[in-house]
Order: sequence, then structure tokens, then C-alpha cells
Amino acid sequence: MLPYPSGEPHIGHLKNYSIGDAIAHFHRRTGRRVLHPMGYDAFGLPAENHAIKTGQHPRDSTEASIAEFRSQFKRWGISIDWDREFGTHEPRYYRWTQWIFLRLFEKGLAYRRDAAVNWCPQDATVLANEQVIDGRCERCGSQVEVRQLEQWFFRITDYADRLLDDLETIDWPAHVVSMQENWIGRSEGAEVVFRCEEFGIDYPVFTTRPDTLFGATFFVLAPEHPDVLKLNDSQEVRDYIARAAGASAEERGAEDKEKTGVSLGRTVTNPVNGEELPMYVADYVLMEYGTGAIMAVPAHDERDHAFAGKFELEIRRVIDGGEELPYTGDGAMVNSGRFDGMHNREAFDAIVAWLESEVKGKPAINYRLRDWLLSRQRYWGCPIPVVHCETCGIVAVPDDQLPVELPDVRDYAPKGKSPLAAAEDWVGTDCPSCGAPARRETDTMDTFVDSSWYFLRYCDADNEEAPWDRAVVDGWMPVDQYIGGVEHAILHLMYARFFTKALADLGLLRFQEPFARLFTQGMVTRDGAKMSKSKGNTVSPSDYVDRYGADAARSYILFVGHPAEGGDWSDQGITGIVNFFDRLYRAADFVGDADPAEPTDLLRKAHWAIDKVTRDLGERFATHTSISAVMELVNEIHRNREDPHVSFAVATAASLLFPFAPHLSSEVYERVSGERVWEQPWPAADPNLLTAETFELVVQVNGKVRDRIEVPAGADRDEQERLARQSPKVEAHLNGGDLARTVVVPGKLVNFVVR
Ligand code: ANZ
Ligand code: ZN
Repeated sequence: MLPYPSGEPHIGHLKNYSIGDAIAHFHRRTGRRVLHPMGYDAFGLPAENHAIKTGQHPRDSTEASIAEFRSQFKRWGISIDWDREFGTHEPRYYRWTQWIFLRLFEKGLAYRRDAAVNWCPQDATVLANEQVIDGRCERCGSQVEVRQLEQWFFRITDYADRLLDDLETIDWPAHVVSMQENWIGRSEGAEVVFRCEEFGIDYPVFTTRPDTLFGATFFVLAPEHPDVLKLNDSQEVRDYIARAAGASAEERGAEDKEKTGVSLGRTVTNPVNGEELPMYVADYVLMEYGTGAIMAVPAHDERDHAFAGKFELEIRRVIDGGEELPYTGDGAMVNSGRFDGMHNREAFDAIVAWLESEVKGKPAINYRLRDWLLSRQRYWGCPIPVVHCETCGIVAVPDDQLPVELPDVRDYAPKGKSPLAAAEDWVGTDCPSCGAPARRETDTMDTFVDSSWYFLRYCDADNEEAPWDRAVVDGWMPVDQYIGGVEHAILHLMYARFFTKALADLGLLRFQEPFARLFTQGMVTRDGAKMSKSKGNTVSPSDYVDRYGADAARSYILFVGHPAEGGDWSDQGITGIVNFFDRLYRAADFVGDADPAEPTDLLRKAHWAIDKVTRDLGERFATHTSISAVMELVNEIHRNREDPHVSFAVATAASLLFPFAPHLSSEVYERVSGERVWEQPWPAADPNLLTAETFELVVQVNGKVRDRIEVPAGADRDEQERLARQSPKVEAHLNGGDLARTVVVPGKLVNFVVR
């Protein structure tokens, strides 16, 4: 993942790019073509807020920070292809961000509408739903307000099913996959129509429990529902609506929140039994979800139950089971007329079928996912390339006039509209369609737009004719290994997937997913505590690089634990790495004294280390155990300084350490062998010299790795298959499936193919 350049790199950057560099070196030396690029996610609020405070142009502070990041990455020795570097704030990059926007606009995937939006009063801008955490602004923590404004959206909801289904096709950590699933929030249920006879209005509701239809005893509209005042415009109702507007969706929907509401004095008819249900307005029903109206079933829903208790409404059980109400489990239908006795899961389908036949309902699917609000009323972002014309409406800026460059302004402070609105010379333009005077769009794009396609540009960074050449991009992509923090599990990783699919639909790409494999790194702590600026316990990588060298800083961060987990940084700990480096460096002087024909224990140890690092690093990202394997080898070397194989052992140690500590390792390697280690293939362990009693067997189900088990070295095919089948993890995946065949690659893997 590309960094957001602010100040100087922190420990998370050191870790992220040290992992990536180790993997890049490993794969280069195993014979792959490796593209390991770097860029900067350079637009965004922090640079702009800094500009407001200091008057410095955000471009200047951002570019100063980029220069600092670049110079530190170079000092760390990260093997980046610097020819492909760019910042997303450069016109040569954002020209193509605008170009992509226009392609999505042409397809109706970018559109503008009036919307109730999350407004941060502190930052004076709208926020995407994803940027509101517990009703507060993700950046500054202010309480978010709701406002009605014209905004730009990407129609990501059109892709909800594909974004969900294709999670199956990528190798991502389970917790990230489930976060994406929850964010998309697909619910299957039914739409059921309740009629208000008095007003002649039909109210559809979305329910995930049509099986509980006979248990509906009241009906609720959201306070924002447009019909509320039509049904009852009393002062009490007006006051209630006004009060509800202040609270966030999370607060309003919370199960434990005291329920409030007002009776509307009207009724709707339950389509299944003709009963009249009293109507209420209550803030636990949200306008943005489903239809903004619900049928309430207090016997089987927590919130309806709490509401019914407070307003003394009937609670009627319709599913048998559980001691107490509300009961949310399954069971036999009761009090449900002709459906009594049926299991509720079957009744679910039967009731929906009946509703359909009566034209009173139908199966329905609802998503939590909302369209992506991409416009920002801020300065430091990519201009949205359209103009507003009195006659023609919204008109795209022609491709040959891109980029629409960000103008300079004097005042960056947002005042409810974009600071760009003050750049009168820039705003005033001619309509590309009719030539009449028109005005440029003054909103800029969410920075997540910039980072939704940058990986494509890396493949073809200098292309001036197009954002990329399709053949080039199809050749490299998808990204084989993406690495970054879990904080991007939803926003960036969802948006980039959406862009990739939309671009593929436009015929611009051949693949559907941007990142085939994802690795999320864990958070580094210091002396057991979370690092934070306020506690003053952060680690500045440059301090340690100055003191101990880049190799030590890089290796230490990869040694403190598996990089997917946390890992604790301690100042004493890093000195252990430095001592180990000293011992390796001194070992370059050891000279073996005899003819190295016969294998020795040291030679075996070297092959053991090759085998271990190859598997630990290459398959599992286990950088910590890789480095400790080299430590073990170096200890053996010091115990056997005159071993005939000592030079081979030292060269091997350097070769295996190279992905972590490239500077020291290449020097040691050259002293021992006269060669450049990065030009050498990754070493291969001689199986005859491996004395392992066990080996690691990879167990797959339908080609997906489900377990790794230790298996005795002598185990034959049948034995390997038998042991693989015993793995509980595998059993869980075989569960119920029909075993079509089993593939055994002896000594390596067993794959169960199930239907
Ligand atoms: C009747 C019912 C009976 C429900 C029952 C649940 C349990 P998910 O799973 O999140 O999709 N609902 C629908 N629209 C709503 C809105 N705008 N605001 C608040 N609640 C809303 O939730 C779907 C369920 O949440 C729906 O199913 C509806 O309540 C409620 F025993 O309908 B249910
Ligand atoms: Zn016009």
C-alpha cells in the first residue's frame, strides 16, 4: 500500500516496506520478475489543515514530506523501482483519475443527487458513511451532523453482489473478508405491503422474518419518512421529528437505548390476516435502510419488544421455543393460522409464496452498503472534471482538456463550500457543449478515489496517451501480494475492488480483483504499550537507523514476532540484532582448513537453514523464525570455525539474511565468495543433507490451503492422505461435501476435491 506522506515515516512504514522488501528479494532470487513500486497518496485533509494553520501551500508541505519519505526509504535500502514513482497530487497522475471519473460518469456509475449527508462541522466537509465512526468524524472526532446537499456518488451498490461473491476468489485474511461481508451486509428476506386504507397508501416494509408476519402487532415509520406529517401533523409529532434528527444512526439503532416514539393515531392492515395495526413514528427505524418502515414483531425482535413493553402493546408469540420472549431462534409455527405446526424456515418460503400470489409481497434482498459519496468541499484534492451550464446541465470536460488543474487560492479554509469557489477566474469557463458561459464544479474528490487505481498506473507509469496500456497491465496484474495495515480492511480495499470491477466492465482490464493475496501486518507496541504521539513513546525509524543502521532496524522489526501479529519493540532488543550482525561479520574471516568433500554437521545445519527460511519466508511470511534460523546457523559457525564447510556456511547465512539485512549481507557474501548476492539464485537445500524426521504437509480443500501438518518423513501416499483427512480444520471444510477425488503430491501436499 502506498503511504500517505505526512511528516516523516513512522514505525508502521518501516515494518510494511521491510516485509515487502523481504518478499520482493526472495521472489527475485527464485527467478520471478518482480515489480516493487512506490508512490504517495498525496492529497488529503491533514496537508490542507496544516496549510490553513500556517498559510503554506499544501503542495509544498506535501512535497517536503514526500522528499523525506523517499530519502528514508532509500536509506533503508528498500529495493524499489524508482522509475515508476509518482504522487497522486501530480497533474500527470490526476489527469487520469479525472479520465477514469469521466468513464464512470458516462456509464452512470458516477452521478449527482441531493442527499442527506454526514457533515463534519469541524472539518466543514461531508464524510462518506465509512468515515463516520460511532457518529463521529473519523479524523477529528467531532460529532457528525446531518445536512441536505447536492453531492457526487459512485454507484458501488450496483456491485454489492459481485463484491460479496468474489471474496471467494481471493486469498485474504478471514477477518478482512468478514469485515467486508458485514459492511456489504446482504440480508435476504421479503418485501411485504401493508395498506393504510384511510389514506389509500401502500407501505412496503423490508423484513428478514416473513415467517413472523402473524406476530406483527404494530407498525413503525422512521421520523424522516416523507409521509409522517401527512398522517399526523400534531405538534407532538413535529417535536419528535426535530429531536430525532440530532442523533446518529448508530445511537438510534442501539438495542439497549431507551425506546421513544409517538402514536400517529392511524392504522395499516396486516395482509396475512386483515388485522389493523396501530402506526407509530419511532427513531429506532432508520430512513436509509429498507423502506424506512417496519412491521414490528415484539415477541421475536429485541427492539420491537422493548418498544412494546414501554407503550403497552400486544406481544404475540408465533414461533415456539425459548423460555422467555423475545425469542429469536427457530421452531414450530404457532398462532399463525394455516401455517401452524410448520417449521418456521419452511413457513418463511410458504408465506412469501402466498404473499406473491396475492401480490402483497415478494422476496427481497437488502444491503447495508450505500453508494460511495465522493465529493468533498475542500481544496487539496483532485478536481471533479465537469462544468455546470444553465442550458446543458452537467457537462463533462473533454478528454483533451484534461487535467483540470487545481488552481492556486489564497484561503484554504472551508466555509461550507469548496475554497475553489473563490477562484473566480478558474471557476468561470465556457460550456464545452454549447459554448455559453458556464461554471466549473468546485468540489474535489475523496482521496480514496486516487488510491483506488494507483496500482494500475505502476504498471505503465510513463504512459502519456492513456492511463495504462491494457496488455501491460494485464501482464502484471492482479497484484500477487498486497501488504498493508488492517485499518484499510473496509474503505480502501472495498473501493479498489469496486474500481477494478467497473474498469473491467468498461473493457479496460481483463481481471476482476486487484489484489490476489493480502497480508495485513500487526501493530507494533513499545515496551508492551500502544505507541502514540500523546504518550511520547513512538519510535522514529530514523533515530534507530542513525544509531544502529538500516539493516538492524529492518531486521529487528521483522524479528519481534510474526509480522501479522503485533510484536513489541524494545531498545534492548535491537542490540541483540546488532550483536548477531557482528558475529556474522566476524565469521567472514573464518577459513576452513580441510578439503570439503565429506558432509559435516555444519554443512547439514546450513542446509537445514536453507530449507527452513525457504519455507518460513516463502510460504508463511514467518520472518521472525527465518531470522532466528540464520542466528542458529551463525552460532554453529562460531562453534566450528575450522570446519571444511565454514565458508559455504557463512555464505549461506549471508544469502539467507539478505532479504532482511541487504547491506551487511551483500558485503559478507562478497567477502566470502567474491560474488554479488542479489545476482545469485535463492539457495536450494540438498534433500540428502536434510536430516528431518518430519516434514510439513500442506492440506488443501478444493485448492485452498486449510491446514499444514507435521508428518513423519517416511510416510507413504496413503499415510499422508490418512493424516491429512484427520485434521480437524480440513474436516470442517469437507463437512457434508461429496469427495470427488484426492490429489497427493508426496512430501508436499494433499488436495481434497469436493463437490
Ligand atoms: C420483522 C421482524 C421480525 C424483523 C423479527 C426481525 C425480527 P437486517 O438483518 O439488518 O437486514 N428493519 C427493517 N428496516 C429497518 C429500518 N429502516 N430501520 C430499523 N430496522 C429495520 O435487519 C432486517 C430487520 O430489521 C427487518 O426484519 C426489520 O425487522 C428491521 F422477529 O421485520 B424485521
Ligand atoms: Zn451548455
